[in-house]
Amino acid sequence: MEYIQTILFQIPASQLEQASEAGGLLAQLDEHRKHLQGAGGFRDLRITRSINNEGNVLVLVETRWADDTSLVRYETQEPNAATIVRAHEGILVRDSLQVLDMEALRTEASFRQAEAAESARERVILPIAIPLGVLAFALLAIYGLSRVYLEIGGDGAVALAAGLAIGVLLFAFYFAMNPRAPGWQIAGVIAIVAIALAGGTTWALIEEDEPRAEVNGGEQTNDEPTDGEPADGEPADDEPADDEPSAGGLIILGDNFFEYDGARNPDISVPLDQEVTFEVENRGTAIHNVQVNGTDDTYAVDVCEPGDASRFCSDPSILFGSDTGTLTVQFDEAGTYNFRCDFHALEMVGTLVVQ
Ligand SMILES: [Cu+2]
Repeated sequence: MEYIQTILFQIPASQLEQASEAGGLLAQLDEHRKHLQGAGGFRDLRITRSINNEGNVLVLVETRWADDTSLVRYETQEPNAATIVRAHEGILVRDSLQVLDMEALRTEASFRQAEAAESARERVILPIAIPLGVLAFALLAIYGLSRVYLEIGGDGAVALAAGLAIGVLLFAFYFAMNPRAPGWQIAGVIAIVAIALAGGTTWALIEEDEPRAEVNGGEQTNDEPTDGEPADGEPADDEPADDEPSAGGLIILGDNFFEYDGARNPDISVPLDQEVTFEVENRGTAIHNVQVNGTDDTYAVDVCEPGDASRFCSDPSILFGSDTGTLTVQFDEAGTYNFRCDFHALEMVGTLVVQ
């Protein structure tokens, strides 16, 4: 804040020369400025003048002070600009003298400070903050979305990804059509997206940390664990394995592919030391079967035999179109075991991941 004593007066043009001479009014005011240098709270003394319509010289004397105490002290001491002007009242245009105390709403000093802060913000902070912000946003988007997609899985993730893509396109379209969209709209969209991303990521991370009931054959579920109750007849992870056979789900035999839980030629996870029985169903027209290769990573020659101790085979070992059967496996060693259809050994393959 700045406090200003403003003195306005007029001098007839004919008196101007006299006022400017040594000892004249204007000369004395100039002297007065030097006298004020170093006075407590003094900022500046300015004298400006202009010629008005009547040919008089309008003079404006501003004395600027840092606080109102300094200004009051100045005004109650002599000499001050007002007493100097009054001492020369004889040369002034009659009744032209006005003395005003004013308060600056925004001082030049604070204006300059604000300006400096503004340019610092533009020159230094924005060029750093914007790329960093964009980078952080991109990392959050990549990391967060991948966690969310993994956690949702399957068709839900596809639907979400499609929805997000459409949303991005709609927003891009909107802002492209409205290049003068107010900043708060853009900031609002960014804020909502950031909050949604952060929330989704947090949710996915929390869900991920919770123990999940593993469904037989490795189908994973996002359902809350059911407090030790076996899901689909399969003991939960933390329960000791037992020898009861369990339903591993349905392996579909197509022309010519395997399909399991929506995945073609799938990788199926299987619990260690546990007998797991899959249903197999030939939904194609060609003949198919399933042979799991042995621990020596080889297949039986030709068509497998159910009951072969060294490798697992679908029962029956040949399924015609629309036939159904079973495949029972049990592994006492973790690892990845390949399986195939003996009749389409190159096209129909998959793995059992034992862990
Ligand atoms: Cu086949």
